[in-house]
Amino acid sequence: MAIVMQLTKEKIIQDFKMQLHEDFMIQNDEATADERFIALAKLVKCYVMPDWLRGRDEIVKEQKKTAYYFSIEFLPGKMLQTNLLNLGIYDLVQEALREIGVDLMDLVDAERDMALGNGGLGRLASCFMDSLPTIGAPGFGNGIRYKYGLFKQKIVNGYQVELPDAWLSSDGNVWETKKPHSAVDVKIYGNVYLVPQESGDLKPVYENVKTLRAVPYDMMQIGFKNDVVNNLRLWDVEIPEKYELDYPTLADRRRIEDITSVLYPDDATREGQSLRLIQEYFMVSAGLQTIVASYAKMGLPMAKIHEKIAVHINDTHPAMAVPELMRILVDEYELDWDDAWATTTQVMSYTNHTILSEALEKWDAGLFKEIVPRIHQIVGEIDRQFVKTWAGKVDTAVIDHTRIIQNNQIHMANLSIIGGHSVNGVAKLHTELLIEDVLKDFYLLYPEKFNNKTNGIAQRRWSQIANPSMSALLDKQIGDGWRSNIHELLKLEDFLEDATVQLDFYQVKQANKQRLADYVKKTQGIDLPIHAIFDVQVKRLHAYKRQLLNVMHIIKLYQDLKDNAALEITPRVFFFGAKAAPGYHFAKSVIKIINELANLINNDARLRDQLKVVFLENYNVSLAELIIPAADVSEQISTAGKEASGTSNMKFMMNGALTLATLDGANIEIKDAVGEDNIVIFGMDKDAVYAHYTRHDYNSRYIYETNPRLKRVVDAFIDGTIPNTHYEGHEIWDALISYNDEYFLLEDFEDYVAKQAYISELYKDKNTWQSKAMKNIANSGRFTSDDTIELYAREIWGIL
Ligand code: GFP
Repeated sequence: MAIVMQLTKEKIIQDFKMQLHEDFMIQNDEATADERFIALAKLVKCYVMPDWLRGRDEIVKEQKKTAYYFSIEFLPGKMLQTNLLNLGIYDLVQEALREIGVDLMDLVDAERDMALGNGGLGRLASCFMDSLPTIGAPGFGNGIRYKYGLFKQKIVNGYQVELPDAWLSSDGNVWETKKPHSAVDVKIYGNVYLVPQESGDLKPVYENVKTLRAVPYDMMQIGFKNDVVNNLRLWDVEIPEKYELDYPTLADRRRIEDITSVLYPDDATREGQSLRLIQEYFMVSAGLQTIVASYAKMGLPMAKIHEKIAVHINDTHPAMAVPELMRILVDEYELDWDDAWATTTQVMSYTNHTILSEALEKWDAGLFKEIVPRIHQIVGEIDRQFVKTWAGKVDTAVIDHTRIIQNNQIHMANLSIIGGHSVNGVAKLHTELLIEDVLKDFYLLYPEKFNNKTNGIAQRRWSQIANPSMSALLDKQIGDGWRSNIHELLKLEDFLEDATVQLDFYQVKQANKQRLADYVKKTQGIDLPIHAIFDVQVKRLHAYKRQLLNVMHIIKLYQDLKDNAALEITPRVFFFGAKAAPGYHFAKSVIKIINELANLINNDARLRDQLKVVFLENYNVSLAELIIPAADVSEQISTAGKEASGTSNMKFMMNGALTLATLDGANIEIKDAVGEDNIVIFGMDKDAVYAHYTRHDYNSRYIYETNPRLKRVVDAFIDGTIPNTHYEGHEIWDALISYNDEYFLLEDFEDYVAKQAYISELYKDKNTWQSKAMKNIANSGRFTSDDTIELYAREIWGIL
């Protein structure tokens, strides 16, 4: 029986005060919000500890099959509210604190965002970490404990400036537990020779290797009100005492510390590339060594490890899990190659998250050999066996495209596919594209491996935590059953035409808009009219996501208003939140353009508050929790075929925003869920885009020259309309016209503008608008990550 079941307000108050004494030797009324947060978090950890330990022990005792989700990114954001909610003590703790004059929200504010990820990929991993214990599945995370999270974004003179995100306090992260007891050694560099043994087998002998100490930090992952606690294990690097002499200088030590310093070190140099490769191997080797050791404790044959262990390769970064497991099984447990291969491929599975070629990771074989020489040998053997297996059975061209080593490069996606039993895409269209296009040769070889798992979101965070007012209204309207069974949101269907309910939802939305407007006023000093449409695009800045198309529409509105001082439009506030990868020049130029355009528009009194543009600095999970509930319009406008799934689209719909979208990724499934009337679709679909690819007939300059209205918008980038953007404006103009507009913004522009105009009209009819918004909320339950992960658990990992 979980401790939390017996908690009372009095007990919490007593424990909380004790914790403050113990940690800081202070009374509650002296404590700062930071101190109170730490005390409360530690208390929560104490309450959960018995269940956490029990969960761990049961795996070995009951020989439970367990899945390990290997991911280079995790993006949990803050954990306090989620943990309290999942433990079922949110209200109790809030009341207890209130009784001693403490506002829980001040403690929530004191927590730092844990941003060990970039965007959707990492956030999805964290949603899965929330859902796995919730559905009672033994599924653990495995990643890296970066000292610095994704950079902190500052906007200076309109430019993005990246500052280090020192998220760890000097005492570490309050939610984690360091476990030196479970540390393991990881070997890199050196030479490896295969020396024949008496038995005739070859045994690797290592020379001049460098040994790293991998130390795990565990974080509890609490299931929703079910006493299940899983683990997220993040690895940090240390220099092993035994090998200290290998790192005599400070510079040597720093190089080692760098391994877990930052996510995605700049790979423009060979040194940066080495660091990335070491990170990947470090995480994979440390994780697998402990996993195999825990399996060994079960006393079962190594050749059957797949019966108890599943390892998931989330995107290609952990692809070395395949050769590393082979190494452990063959070199350390002395399995035959074939037996080891048979079990390894049953253990491994892989998710592809994008069809963009930049993400189909490849490594120079020379670098690979230098850093992980034994893994290099094993990959060479896997590749050789692969070619041997298929030679004569399929066209040589197919083998040439699918083998792991091509032109002295190691293809990590190929390794993940060949070395596993399952390959999945993250939305229906994306999986179709993998099968028909990007991975079609693999589909020919292994059709049985391919499957789709449409992404999902941790709905508790994106509704109950992020949007308490909407949650309270839902309780009133349909009862609170939806909080534990999200599919009960469908009950809202009964009220879509009820004007009183519509008004209630409208008021909740307005209150959330006010909350966001207050934040913008506080942080940027801009006054926002909350009767305006709040139109939001928040996501990584990337050309294919087409923030620029959104910008072009804003320019058009601006020009319209300037042309005609008397023009009345439905007022709009456009919000952007986006980080650009530090080396991604074009994306940074778009940020500069947005900021300068915002300055221009926000300071033009003649626009009479009909148009505002806000760039929200340092977009992260916590900011998303503030922004998404306040959105009227969700911009999901990627070039069709390019966005694998998207997940913010699901969060927005759950919070009653209308999606303005191309038929891309999960937008298509959202359309299927709510019906055509309750989503606004525009632009080319994937077939139209692909038709351009096959016909090679796209000509952006022709569109530009034949559409004066569009030409005027595009020219605004270079004619001085947007101040201080001479360089960036030309870069963008060139991308659109001189380089033929890779993402088809010009072709989609007119339809986008037309659908935006439709939205402006629609918004005037509050009842219809609210009814559509409610339709979206009602049907958002199908995008719960609880269901998505259940499919992974059953169909891929076999752990349920
Ligand atoms: C990537 C893809 C998205 C997808 C997520 C999770 O996210 O379409 O939804 O992975 O599968 F691009 P980003 O890193 O682009 O946000």
